[in-house]
Amino acid sequence: MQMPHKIDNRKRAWWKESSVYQIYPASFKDSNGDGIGDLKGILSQLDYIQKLGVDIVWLNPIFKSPQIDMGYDISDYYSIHEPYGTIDDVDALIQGLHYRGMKLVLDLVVNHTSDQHPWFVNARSSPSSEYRDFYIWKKPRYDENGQRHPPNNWASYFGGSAWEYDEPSGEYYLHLFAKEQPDLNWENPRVREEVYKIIRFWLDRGADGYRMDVINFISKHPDFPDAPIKNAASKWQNASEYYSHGPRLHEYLHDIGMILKEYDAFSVGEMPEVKDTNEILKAVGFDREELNMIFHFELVDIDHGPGGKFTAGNWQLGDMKRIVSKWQTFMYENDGWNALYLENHDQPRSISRFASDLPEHRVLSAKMLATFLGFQSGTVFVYQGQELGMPNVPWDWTIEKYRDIETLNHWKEIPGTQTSLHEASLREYRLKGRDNARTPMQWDTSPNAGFSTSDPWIPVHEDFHTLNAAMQVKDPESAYHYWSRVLSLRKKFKDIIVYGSFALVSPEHPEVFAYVRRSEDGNALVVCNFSPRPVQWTVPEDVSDLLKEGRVVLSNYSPSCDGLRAGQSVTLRPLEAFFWL
Ligand code: TEU
Ligand code: CA
Repeated sequence: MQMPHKIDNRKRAWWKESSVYQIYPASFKDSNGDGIGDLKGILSQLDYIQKLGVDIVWLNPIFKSPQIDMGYDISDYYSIHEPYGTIDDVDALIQGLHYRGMKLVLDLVVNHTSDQHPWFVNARSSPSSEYRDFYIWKKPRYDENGQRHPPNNWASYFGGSAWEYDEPSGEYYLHLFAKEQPDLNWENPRVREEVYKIIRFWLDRGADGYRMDVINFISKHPDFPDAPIKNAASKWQNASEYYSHGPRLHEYLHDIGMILKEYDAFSVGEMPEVKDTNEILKAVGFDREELNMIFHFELVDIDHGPGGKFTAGNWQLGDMKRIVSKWQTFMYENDGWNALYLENHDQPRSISRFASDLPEHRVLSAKMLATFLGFQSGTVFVYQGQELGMPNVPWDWTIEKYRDIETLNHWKEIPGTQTSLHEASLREYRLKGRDNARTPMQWDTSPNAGFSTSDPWIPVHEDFHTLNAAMQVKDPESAYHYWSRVLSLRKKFKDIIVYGSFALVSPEHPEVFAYVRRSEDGNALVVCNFSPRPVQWTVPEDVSDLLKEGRVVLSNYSPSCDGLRAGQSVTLRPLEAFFWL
C-alpha cells in the first residue's frame, strides 16, 4: 500500500479546494420572454446556485457573436451578445457572486474569432491589410491537372477541409472549426498583445479567471504538413498532432500565466486531443506558472467509434478505471492538478452515457456518478442540470429539433440516398450530440419548465414535469441535495478528498468502480456499482485497515451498506454507491 505524501502547505490553493458550476447562458434562465437565456435570468438564480455549495461560476461565452457556434465565434471581446444583456448586467453578476462569496470565470475563446470580427473583416479586405497576418493565410496547391486544392489535408472539426478559399486574394485561410471561425495567428506578437489586453480588461472589471477554449491549439506546426491518413474514407484528416501541442505553446501559456498570477486568477485550459500526461504537466505543473488545471478528453472520448465521434464506440468500465487512475496518480505524484468533469455543453448527459437514464434509475444514477466524481482529487465541475440528473434528449428527436452546428453539418454530409446512415447517425446524435446538454434548464412544472414564457430556442425536455429544480430543492433526498452533501464533505475532509492519494480497489471487477483515498489525516473508501442490476462484490483485503473504524457517511440507498469486513461478499444494489470514512 502506497504511503500518502505529507501535504506541503505551499501546495494548498483556493482553486484546488473549490468547485465550479458551469452555466450555458442561452439555456439557463430567460428573464425577458424572448426564449433565450440571459444574464438577468442567471442573476435571479444565484441563491439556488449558492445553496448547491459551489464556489465558482463558469459562464460559457457571453460576448458579441453571430452565434454560428453558440458564441464560440466572437466578433467583439469587449461587448456583450445583445440578447444576453449588457456589460452592466455582467457587473451586477460579478457583484452578486462576490456578495455571496463566489467567483466568476469567463470563457476565453482566442484560438479563433468570428469572421465578423473587425480584425478579420479588415484582414479579408486585402492581402496588404494591416490585419492580414492576424490570421493564417496560405497559397493553394495545384495538382497535375491544374486543379486547385487547399494547402494541406487538414480536416475541420465541423466537417470538410480546415481551409476556406478567399477568391479575391486567391489564398486560403485556416479554420479548425467552422469557416466562420478563422484561426488567429499567434505567431504574430500583435495578436498576443491584443489577447493579453482582453485578459486584463475583464480581470480589471472584477472577473476572477478564465476557462480557455482549445487553448492547446494556439501554436501550430510551422510547416502545416499533410496529416497521415487515419480515415481512408475521408479526403480530410484529423491533424491534431500538428496543432494540439505546438512548438511555442508553453511560451504563450507562460505569458498568459504571468498575467493571471498578478491577479491570483483562476484558469482552466480546455485541451482536446492530448493524452500525454507529461505534455499536460508542462501546462499545469506547480512550478510552471502557466495554468491551474486543464480539461483532458480521454474520458469523454471513450465511446467515440473508429470513424469519429458519431460512429458507434463501446467502452468498458475497465477503460474508465485505467483513464481515471492514470490521471489521478500522475497528478498526485507530479504536483499537477486535475479538472474533474463528466458533463459540459459539448458532452451528452452523464446518467445517459455512463449509467442509466430509465426514469426509475435517474436519481440513483445521478447520485452514483456524484459519488464517483465528487470524491476524486482535483477541482470538481458540475454542469447546469447535472445536479438534477437531467438525461439526454428523448429517443424520438428528429433532426429538425437539433440546433448544434457540429450535428447539423454532420447530417448535411450524409448522402441523401443512405437512409440507414441517417438512422444510425440520428442514434449517435441522441447518444453523443452536444444538444443533449443544451436543452433548457428545468426550473419547475410551469410552461417551458419555467425557463421562459415563450417558446425556447431549443425544445424543452418533456420530463420537466417530474424532474425540476423546484421539486428537488424541497426534497432532501433529491440529487440536488446529494450533490450539496458531496461538495460539503469535500470541504470538511479536504486533506483526504482534495489532497489525498488515490488507488483503485477491486480493479478487475467489471461493474464496480471502487477506490481509496489516503492521507495523514485519514482514509476513505468509495464504492460505485455502475450496473443497473445487483452485483456481488467481495470486500478486498487491502482496505481492511480502513474498515476497522469508520462507517458509511453518504450513500444513495437507505439503509446503506452497514459494517463491512475484508473478505465479505456483499450484494450491491442497482447503481448503489457509498462513501466510507
Ligand atoms: O470545444 C473544442 C472541442 O474539441 C469540441 O468541439 C469537441 O471537439 C467536440 O465538441 C467533440 O464533440 C470548444 C468548445 O467547448 C466548443 O463548444 C466549440 O464548438 C469549439 O471549442 C470551438 O470553439
Ligand atoms: Ca432572454
